[in-house]
Amino acid sequence: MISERLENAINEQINAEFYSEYFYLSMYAYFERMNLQGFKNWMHVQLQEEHAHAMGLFEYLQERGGKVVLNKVEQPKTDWNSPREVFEDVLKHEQLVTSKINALLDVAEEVKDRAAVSFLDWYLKEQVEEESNVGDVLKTLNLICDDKQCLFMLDKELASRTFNAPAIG
Ligand code: OFO
Repeated sequence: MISERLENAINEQINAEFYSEYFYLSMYAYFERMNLQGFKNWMHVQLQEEHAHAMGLFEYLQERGGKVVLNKVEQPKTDWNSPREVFEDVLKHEQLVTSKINALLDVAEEVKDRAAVSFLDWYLKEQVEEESNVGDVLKTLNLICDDKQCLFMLDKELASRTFNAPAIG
């Protein structure tokens, strides 16, 4: 049986992951308005990943005999001034999520739940990958993309991202 403290912390993280899905869904809508289909595709893949992260925790908590409690999902921002500004927000957001996963791991360690520590390690590795993916797009936007032609090229590149359901845990 999972400790109540860890159960609460996992429920908070489920909420954070659903918020991430919502946040990227809002960016997806922004890129639709901008008619940047490749950027929109990138966000679509991202939001599906976030949904999978939330469900991974959801199913894990149930498997461990815990109670899933779904809380209200905060309203995300809806407007940005540029694709660069969007990706700056994505990077900040992913860094925040990394700190949340670290805090969750701290709880799992404090309650000495080794099984949960081992399960949650996957999330930490995933954050390293996510920050790096976002950082790559942001680097291109910051260093190279000052004109519309570059944005168009990057949009084409981002159109090739595909979603592969992650094997969590
Ligand atoms: Fe769930 O990894 Fe992004 O937020």
